Amino acid sequence: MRLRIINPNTTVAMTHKIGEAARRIAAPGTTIVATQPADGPVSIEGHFDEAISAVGVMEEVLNGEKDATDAYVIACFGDPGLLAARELTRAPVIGIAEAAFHMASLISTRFSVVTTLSRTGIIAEHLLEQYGFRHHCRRVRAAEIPVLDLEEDGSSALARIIEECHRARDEDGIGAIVLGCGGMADLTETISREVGLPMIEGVTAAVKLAEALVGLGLGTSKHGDLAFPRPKAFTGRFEGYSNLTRER
Ligand code: 5HY
Repeated sequence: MRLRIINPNTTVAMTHKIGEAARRIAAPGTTIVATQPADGPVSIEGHFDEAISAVGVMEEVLNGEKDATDAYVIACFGDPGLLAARELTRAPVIGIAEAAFHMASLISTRFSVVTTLSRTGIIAEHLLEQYGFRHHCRRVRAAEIPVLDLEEDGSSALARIIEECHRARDEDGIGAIVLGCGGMADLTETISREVGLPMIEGVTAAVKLAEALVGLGLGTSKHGDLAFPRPKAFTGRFEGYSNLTRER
């Protein structure tokens, strides 16, 4: 199967890291195509960044539809544009937050999330509510690190994430921790060893869920709200979407 992993921010180094983490656990026969939009924020650290990055996610799904893609992963912990992206394809589209919440709930009755900035923590809170995992999650914690510190060698990012994970383990009464950023895709083993709790990271969780859905022959339902968009005129910079007839 051909799996397109979309990093919604435009930082190539992070896209590369996300692609490598996915390839390490992908099944034989799964081809990973890791991409990011041409236009958008270098990191996503709030609602505005998220809204702009969602358009880039749509572009990448439309590109993927011309590239024999069997499934998509949206590799930002806010799952930007997830439902809109599902409208554009019959293939499964999985957000890394949703994937991580599902996996965590399968191995623990209670988990906590450790993300980058407290201001993006609210986005994770909203997704927990939306996906129905509110009662599974004890706390959404933040290591208070800018997203791109994860790309900086020698930054204190890893140490601060480990500190926050220790606090979560000692204070939250949990059985597992969800790492809340695509840029943490390569940190699960290191942190799990340090903290002694199962760590769930969304990119690798989403790859396995995508493989399972494709293996079951399941794709995005086209009945109801995830049907292809109704063709209509778009104006200005979005004119190219006019009469986007996705029906096949
Ligand atoms: C992410 N931002 O996964 C989110 C993390 C966050 O650029 N990739 C980003 O802090 O919400």
